Amino acid sequence: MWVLGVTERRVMGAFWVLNLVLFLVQVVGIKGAHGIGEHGVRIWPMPLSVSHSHKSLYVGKDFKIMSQGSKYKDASGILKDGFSRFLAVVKGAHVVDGDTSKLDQSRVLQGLNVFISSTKDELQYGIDESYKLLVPSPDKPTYAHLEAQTVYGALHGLQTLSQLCQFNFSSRVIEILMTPWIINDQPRFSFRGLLIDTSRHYQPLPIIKNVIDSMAYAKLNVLHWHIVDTQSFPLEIPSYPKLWDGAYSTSERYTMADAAEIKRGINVLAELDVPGHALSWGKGYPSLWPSKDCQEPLDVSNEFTFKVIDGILSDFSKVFKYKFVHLGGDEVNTSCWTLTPHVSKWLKEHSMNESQAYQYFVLQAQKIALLHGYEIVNWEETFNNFGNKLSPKTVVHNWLGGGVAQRVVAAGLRCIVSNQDKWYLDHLDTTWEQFYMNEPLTNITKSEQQKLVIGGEVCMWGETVDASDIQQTIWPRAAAAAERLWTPYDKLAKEAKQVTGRLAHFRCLLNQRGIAAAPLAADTPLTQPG
Ligand code: CP6
Repeated sequence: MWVLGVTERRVMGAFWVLNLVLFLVQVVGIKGAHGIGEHGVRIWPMPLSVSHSHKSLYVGKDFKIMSQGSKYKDASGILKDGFSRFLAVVKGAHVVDGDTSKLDQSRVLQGLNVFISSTKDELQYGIDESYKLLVPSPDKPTYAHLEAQTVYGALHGLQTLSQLCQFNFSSRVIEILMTPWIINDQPRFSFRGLLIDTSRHYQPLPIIKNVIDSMAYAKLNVLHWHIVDTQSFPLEIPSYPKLWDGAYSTSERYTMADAAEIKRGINVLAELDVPGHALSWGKGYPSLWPSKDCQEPLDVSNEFTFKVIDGILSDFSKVFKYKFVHLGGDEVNTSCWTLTPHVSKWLKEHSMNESQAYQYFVLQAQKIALLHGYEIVNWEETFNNFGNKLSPKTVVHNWLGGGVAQRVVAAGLRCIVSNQDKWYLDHLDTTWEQFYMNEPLTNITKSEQQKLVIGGEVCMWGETVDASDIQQTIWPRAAAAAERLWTPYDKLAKEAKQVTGRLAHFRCLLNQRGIAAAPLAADTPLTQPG
């Protein structure tokens, strides 16, 4: 049992007293913070609602977490691990004992009470991610309160609390300024993604884990893993073990056990990009290539192609539990299909031209994914070419721009936005301000259509980044998009420059936490927190 401390009754009593105190403080009038961070609120991304006053508290040396009264039992240790990460991040690397025993005890926060109402701990699309965080003023009882529907909402609350804590170098303890805090928070969009591409450059496992940690700091919740492409096939597929012959080298590979590590604590949207972008599959199984001279797209005329897709998706379904799988479908150049005699013959026998065969391929892959229990994400070319044929369980992933999101939702399908002019991290000349100002609901006004935009994603394509520079290419620009996806529209800054100081502070926090986030602009001096 990881629950520590006082009895349930006292905790609940303390809880109501605290709420009353906070309510009175609120009525008497404490500052309400606005989205752009007036009154020194430096939380990133900005929560739905924040109010605070002006007193400070110390964080006790034995700051503990309790969850008496919660239905949630934390059998898998998700909250416990989250709390350990919270403590590590808040203490930072300072070699001090943080002894609070000689301080005024009424100003020492002893711990955090967490109340989680759902007993389930499945991480999935659309789960409740809301939380309420109350940090009392320097008075008894000196416990902070965190309430959430799910443990994942509680983890977001811990991230917010960690941003309220700072190390005080005169008292040598951690403190929380501007108490009491009352924070009510929930995301604007359920899908807040980051794409990484392990085909163009292999990214070692510790780097991917570091990326996942950094995503949690910004409350991004989906790692879109573009695993395979033309250049390499780095993942083990037990059903077809020669597929990873297409890896760059025998050491630049992921086992299925590695894949299970990657998905820990974050939704993973695994991508199998077909029928283009798949040349590397043929290294192990050359019959997937139409011919030696035509190595992509995959051979549409060969039954074996679809057997392999079925095997891969079967193996995926054992480890990637997110309800969506990404089936690509972008940038398909079919011209060598008709130039390959046996494929050309097959097309004639089936009365298909190349573009009909492209449609046939995408729809076959969709059927296989549906049989494995997945809903599907496809790049927008599939919608642009045959949108009315796509499964209603398709989410269309925008990247080309040109207002496709409007057409997708008007057609009743769901959409994720990643417009290449706005949210492609490999476009080094796109500024953080442009990332911040990209609004997913541009020109979508009907509320039933707005609901179909499930979120957005920033894309770190791998051609130009490896382990040496992936993090500073992702951050801070991904953080700008993360606020756009998290914070309610009316709380977002109308101009990016209004949030410069707060974002600069967040990027310093990332640096302190071991994330190599770049300065906001290469030609401005580095900003120090404080
Ligand atoms: N790889 C795959 C890519 C891209 C796409 N798909 C891409 C295209 C244009 C730009 C950046 C990336 N590298 N599989 C398009 C979705 Cl500018």
